Parts: sequence; C-alpha cells; structure tokens
Amino acid sequence: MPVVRLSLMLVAGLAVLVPSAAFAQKAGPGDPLKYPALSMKGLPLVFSDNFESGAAERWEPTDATAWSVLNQGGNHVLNLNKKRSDFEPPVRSPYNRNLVKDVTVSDFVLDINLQSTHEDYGHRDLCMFFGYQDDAHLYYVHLGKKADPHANQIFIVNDADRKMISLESTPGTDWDDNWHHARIVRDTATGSIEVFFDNMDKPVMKAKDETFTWGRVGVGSFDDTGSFDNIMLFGSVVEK
Ligand SMILES: [Ca+2]
Repeated sequence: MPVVRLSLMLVAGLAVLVPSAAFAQKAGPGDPLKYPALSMKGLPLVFSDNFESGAAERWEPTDATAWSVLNQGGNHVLNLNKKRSDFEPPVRSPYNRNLVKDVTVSDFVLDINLQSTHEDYGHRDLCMFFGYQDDAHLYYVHLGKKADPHANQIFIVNDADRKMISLESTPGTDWDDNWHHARIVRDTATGSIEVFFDNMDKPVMKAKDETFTWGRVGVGSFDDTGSFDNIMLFGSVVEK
C-alpha cells in the first residue's frame, strides 16, 4: 500500500507541477518541453511555456502591443517586435519587459531559448529578468554583443539607475540570427547568480548579491527585438 500511496502522490504532484496546457500541443523535434525534466538542481519545475497554444496568457508584458506569439515555420514563439516599447522605466533600465504571471521564486533555475532579431551593432541585446519585485526593484541579465559597464553584465535596479554587479563576464555575447540557449542559476543562501549561454557547463557571467531574495522572472531587452521559446522555471515558490 505504501507504494500505491506514493505513486498516487507522485501523480498528483506532477499534475500540479506540469500544467497540461503547456504540453498539450504538439512539440517540435528536440523540444525539451515534450519530455521535460521535472526538476533541476533539486528544484521542481514550477512553470513552463513553449507557446504552442498560440497565445501567451500566462505572461504580463509592460506593453502588450510590443509582444505577440509568432508561428515560425510551425513552431510558436514569443516575439518582441518593438525596439522600444511604450513603457517608461522609473529609473534607467530596460524598456521591454514581459513577466511570468503569478509565480514568485527564491532559488531558481530559469532556462530559455532565445533569438536576437535585430541587426548587428555593439549593444545588440536581449535580457532576462529575475528577483523582480516591482518596476524599480529587480535584477536583470543583459546579453549584449560587446561588453562594457552597461552591456553584457548582470545588473541590479534598486530604486536607482541600473548598476552592474557582475564579478565576471565575457567580451560579449556573439549574437547571430540563430537560436541560442540561456540559463540563470540563483542561490539566495550564498547570493550566487550564474548565467550560462549555449555552454551549460561553464558560466559566462557571475555575481554575488543578496539584496533581493525573491521575485518574479521574465524576458525582454533593453532596446532591441527578439524571440523567446521553451521557457522552463525550476524553483522554490514563495507566496507573495
Ligand atoms: Ca514553441
């Protein structure tokens, strides 16, 4: 009987962790959401979206007209179509933001496929948001073509213009027109923030900061266009 009970608990647990809508639609070859890992680094899957529903109902953009779900050769993706959306940040920080609704996490792993669709230039960028408490209190990763103190770094926005907190980064994120794979790993106990890009074995950026130990996550850019897909959030959910 204990085995049966355990199985039932497991099934019930999976039903909660894996909303059926996220996986009900057809997944493309190699789509990690077709057979998703149910945990990563000991954290359960708490949100995922591959946009095969054709809509982004579980997302909250700061400007809805800047975002849509596109059919890209049979695969649906979340697309940011404005270089600068109709959102004025309260302090100097990214203009384009789209947050996952109703999920707040402390420790997490955020796994994303992303594609820059902007012509090449030094600050060609896409961003990932986390620890997002409100529009003026958040962290973000800026994946920029060429690194400088305002590009290709990890930043904190704490009721003031964004401030670089990365301790390590690379000379730049070598954007082309292809899809790439990015991941953020956050450990609030140590303050560790690690960012991975394509190579999931070695981080491209590192930071250590304990200012915000919880928040929402999201995607966007400082001021460029791009697409996002296969978003998976593993984490410790915090009730807020
Ligand atoms: Ca998709």
